[in-house]
Amino acid sequence: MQVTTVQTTPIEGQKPGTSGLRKKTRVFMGRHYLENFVQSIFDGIGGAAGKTFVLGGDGRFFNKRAAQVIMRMAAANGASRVIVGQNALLSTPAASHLIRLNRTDGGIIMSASHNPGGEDEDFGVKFNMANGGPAPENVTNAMFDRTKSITAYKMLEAQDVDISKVGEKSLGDLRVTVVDPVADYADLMETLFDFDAIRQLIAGGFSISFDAMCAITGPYAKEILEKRLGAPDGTVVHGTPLPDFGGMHPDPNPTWAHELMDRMNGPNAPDFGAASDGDGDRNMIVGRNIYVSPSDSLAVLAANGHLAPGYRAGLAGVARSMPTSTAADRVAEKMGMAHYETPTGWKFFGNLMDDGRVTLCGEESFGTGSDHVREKDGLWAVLLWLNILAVRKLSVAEMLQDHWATYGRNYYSRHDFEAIETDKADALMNALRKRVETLPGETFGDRKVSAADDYAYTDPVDGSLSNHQGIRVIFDDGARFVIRLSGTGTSGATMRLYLEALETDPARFDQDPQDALADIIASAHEIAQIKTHTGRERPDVMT
Ligand code: G16
Repeated sequence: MQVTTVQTTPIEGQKPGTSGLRKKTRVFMGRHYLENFVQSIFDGIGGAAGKTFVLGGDGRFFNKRAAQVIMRMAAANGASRVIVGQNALLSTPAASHLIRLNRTDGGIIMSASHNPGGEDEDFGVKFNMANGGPAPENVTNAMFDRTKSITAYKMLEAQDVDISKVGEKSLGDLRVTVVDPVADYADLMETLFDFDAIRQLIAGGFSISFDAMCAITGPYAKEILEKRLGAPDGTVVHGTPLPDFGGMHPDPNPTWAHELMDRMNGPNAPDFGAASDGDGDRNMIVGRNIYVSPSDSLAVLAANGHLAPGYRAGLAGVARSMPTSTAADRVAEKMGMAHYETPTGWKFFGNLMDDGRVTLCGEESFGTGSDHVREKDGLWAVLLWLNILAVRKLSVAEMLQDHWATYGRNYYSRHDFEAIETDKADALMNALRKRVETLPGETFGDRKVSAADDYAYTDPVDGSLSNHQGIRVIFDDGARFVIRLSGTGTSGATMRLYLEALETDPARFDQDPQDALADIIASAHEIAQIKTHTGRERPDVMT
């Protein structure tokens, strides 16, 4: 088989965002687009020669085609082996696990995560390092630099490899190992959790509804919840991954997982509900008539994680992204655990986990995970919740009440303003950046601003500095809001407004978060001049 060197020219805008490169599928399908980026990945990591990579994706439109292209390019660039999920499927956490399990040099994951899929929707490619975690900024910057100077890429002239069956194949000199996407991951879960206890809980009548949203977690959830844990057939709904996710927007939040929310708030609701996203790294937890905010979920897991066998020795520490509520910090302080705050993006947790500083990490964006892999992990979070409920013998609502009674309730919400024209969003951020310099000391309603800044993070392990990670405004009672632009959107700019206020009076634990946060919301709109800059008064999505 022949290797050809294809001449190309740089394509603008191939800068990886919060989690890899995400674009419209048709853009990725355009001439040289995928190839330029994949060659830049290989060049950015110092070449592919002799290396082993994991490859898989969430099954969205173009997933299989892209996998064949990537394998031919890996072969042409001298890689020695690719471990690919059967039919090019792998959830993000399962890919992270396979990278670690097989001690590979990294992996390429094809996904645009929670963004919709299809020919007219989104596609994405990201590279994970040998530790199983997303490439850090110095590596993604090297890839981006390469996209700006690329003149050629290498391609093996060959037919498609049949990856529809598990087994060993070859592509030129490249060894291609096709693996069951689910088995190793499911085995890992059995080592972390008390499957007997969860099985008993379920056998005792505890009912679960897991919405896989026609995305990648369907086969994983069916294997683990229905087969290994004995939950009845039908526990997993929308369990078959489809190229367009059946038209669903596989983002597990109350807005997009509304079918699950209706079920959990309706008559005969199950005891426990959960949903996951396109590539299986996000989770939403819901109880009967009660929604668990991701920030609260992280705090509950921090307080109770040691009840699962994999974490019996205790958690080394907990980390959260800056916009995530400080509820987990309160747990860590009370339990004498280390806690860290990082910028948005799972990649920032990797160093802390590799260095043994934290066991548990979480984000407001429906991501929770531990050092069992180096990605957030949707099903893992579901299983840890089930393990904890099996031990504590409480309902989800009782768990939350118990938690708030001990630690107080951090009311929390995120408001998303989507598809804003980029120059308007930039103008808002620039004006706000100037405004925060003089904000401390000013009063809004009953609250005085005690601090305001443009968040910068110095990694405590490698000393690297990340600037401009979001504007935060903190009030004298600890309430705060944060504004930043999303790094995962594909049309215009998405502005995220994060809001938080602590309530310690148990008589006030049952408010609607939007009511509890009304004053902070008003202050944020006034300070950031959201309507003046964007013309928007109301967010598109509230979580
Ligand atoms: C990615 C990152 C997360 C981040 C989320 C939202 O998640 O891995 O760390 O919190 O995007 O980022 P942004 O606010 O910049 O849109 P995923 O699930 O999309 O890979």
